[in-house]
Amino acid sequence: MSKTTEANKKANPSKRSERGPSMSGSEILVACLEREGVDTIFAYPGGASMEIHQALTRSKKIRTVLPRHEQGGAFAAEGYARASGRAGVCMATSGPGATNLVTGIADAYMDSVPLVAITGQVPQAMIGKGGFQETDIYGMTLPVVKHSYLITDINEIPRIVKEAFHIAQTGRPGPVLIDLPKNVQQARTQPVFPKEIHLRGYTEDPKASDLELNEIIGLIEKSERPVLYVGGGIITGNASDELFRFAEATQIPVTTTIMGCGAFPEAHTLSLRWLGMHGAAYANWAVNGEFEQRKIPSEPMRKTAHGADLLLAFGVRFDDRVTGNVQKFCETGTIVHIDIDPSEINKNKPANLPIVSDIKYALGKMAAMLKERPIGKKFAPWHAQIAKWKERAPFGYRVTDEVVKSHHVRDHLKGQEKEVILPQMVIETLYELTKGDAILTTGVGQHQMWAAQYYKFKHPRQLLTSAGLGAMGYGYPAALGAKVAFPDRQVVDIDGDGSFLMNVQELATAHIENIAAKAIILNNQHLGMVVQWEDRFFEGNRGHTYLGDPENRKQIYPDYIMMAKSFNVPCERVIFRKDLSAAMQRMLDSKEPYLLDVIVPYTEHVLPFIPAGRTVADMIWKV
Ligand SMILES: Cc1ncc(C[n+]2csc(CCOP(=O)(O)OP(=O)(O)O)c2C)c(N)n1
Ligand SMILES: [Mg+2]
Repeated sequence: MSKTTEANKKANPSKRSERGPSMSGSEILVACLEREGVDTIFAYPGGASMEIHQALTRSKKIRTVLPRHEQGGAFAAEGYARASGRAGVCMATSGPGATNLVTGIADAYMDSVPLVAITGQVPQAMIGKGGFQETDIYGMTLPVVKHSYLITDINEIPRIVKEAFHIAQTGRPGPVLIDLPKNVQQARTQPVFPKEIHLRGYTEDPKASDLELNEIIGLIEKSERPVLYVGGGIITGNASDELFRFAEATQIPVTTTIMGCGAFPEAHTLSLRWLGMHGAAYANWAVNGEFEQRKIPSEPMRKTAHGADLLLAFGVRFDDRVTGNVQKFCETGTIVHIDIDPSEINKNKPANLPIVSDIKYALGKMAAMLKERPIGKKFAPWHAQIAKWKERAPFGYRVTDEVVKSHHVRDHLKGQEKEVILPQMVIETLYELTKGDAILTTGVGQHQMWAAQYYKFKHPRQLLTSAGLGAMGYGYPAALGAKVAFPDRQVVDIDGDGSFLMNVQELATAHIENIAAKAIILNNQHLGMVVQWEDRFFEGNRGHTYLGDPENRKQIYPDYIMMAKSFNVPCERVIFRKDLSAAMQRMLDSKEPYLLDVIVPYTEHVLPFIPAGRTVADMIWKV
């Protein structure tokens, strides 16, 4: 230790490490979690982690929620983290318990969610011997963690836990795994709790230089058609206020990724909503230009209106669901890319001006610079063009002949075609009844896209969705996590029948733990998103995408009312439009968990639609 550090420590005793009484490894772990401010852990026990559960029973600060499947626990911890910004914590035993966490860990990695996943491990002496319930979870998760630890020395527990939370929550957040062998849990020592940690080579908040930020302002001044393309980085970087000030000061229109929904208020005139495969047509045109619609991709692309000449890509990663054919994405625009993670720069799309920086700092500084030296331009012709696009192609739907004549109407509505509930209507109704203030989670599929299209998000952390990994089964457990973090807010899972069924067991967690998260199933009896691709690319040939009972298509299968009843969770089925609003209000008013099973046709397609790997010239958008 250097003399100065020594002197600092003497001058500032609060930074000194603290020695505790003699404790077991498990007790030390729990004490460390308490010191990190953890108030909830989603944990499922087993032989290799029960010692830690024993210690948890003695904690006065930590609530242990028992999920009914480890995947549910991991997703719940993620829901907690996405809603609150604080690390979510989940725990499982070794072997199958640990492997059941992997999807959640991968999900947190893809969407940069702070997650600390703890696993019990077989005793050190048995590692590598193929002991009962031994898996190398450390090795197995290496490609999907921000960092991981296998603790082999009880004295290391306090430092490692402190580091794990620091790494998970700072810089570009992500999942950190801690694997703790049983013998280390059982050993005893007097722990030393560090107050500070030092991670060599770990820079959590790089800052753009004034020169770089001035260059961006210069580019804006030269531009005629700028667009802000912003993502989850704005939300994890707590930079929404700065973005708002910057957008208002420059009058640059804002489109977000799905991860960025709520980073900028979607009802604002500068909002272009979200872009990409199922994003707003006008957002895609604003970024890429407008083209005559091609029938086949070999036809030349004929441009009818220019798109952005300057793309400010902030806290985004040029995901393929956003860009389609990445070469053609914003082909003629100058691209400025700011990201906190250097590995994102030039990964998918080369940037003309790449900058590694904390986005809150960069946007805040630019907003301040613009106060001193405002931009002269107002971009009036550009705003006029965008207004025209918005008017021409808003998100929309209509009751088609196909629906009216479908099996659905025949089997479930029995001639009352006018009463058909389209899935989009359900989200619109929810938006109206909750006044746009609810926290939404989703499964993965068509319902997920409609939730993002028809609910206008006002704030960050309102849409919690498995975006990068696209993990079905995410919605309801994530809603439980969000509701634990914010018990006073309305948390609603918009789910698909396929996705909901994947973690249906979490209804038990909701009831037993009194977590009043609501769920709406847009029940189309199909894996709707795959059906949509079958319709578009495989002449509607069904490849195992029907979820109902083929022997009895008139019956809704499975019966969620009966299922929910067995969990003691109230559930209503809604088939007719006249019943929708009142039933939804009953669900919202309930102080308990509640399930709304809304029967919708499977014939709807999510539009707009840019087929994978294609361009804006291939966008199908006319309803
Ligand atoms: C765990 C998992 N398995 C498979 C898929 C592939 N997949 C994507 S969407 C989808 C259909 C989802 O069906 P449902 O939850 O009913 O939603 P819908 O599209 O009908 O609204 C499938 C199978 C996936 N994303 N995740
Ligand atoms: Mg479905």
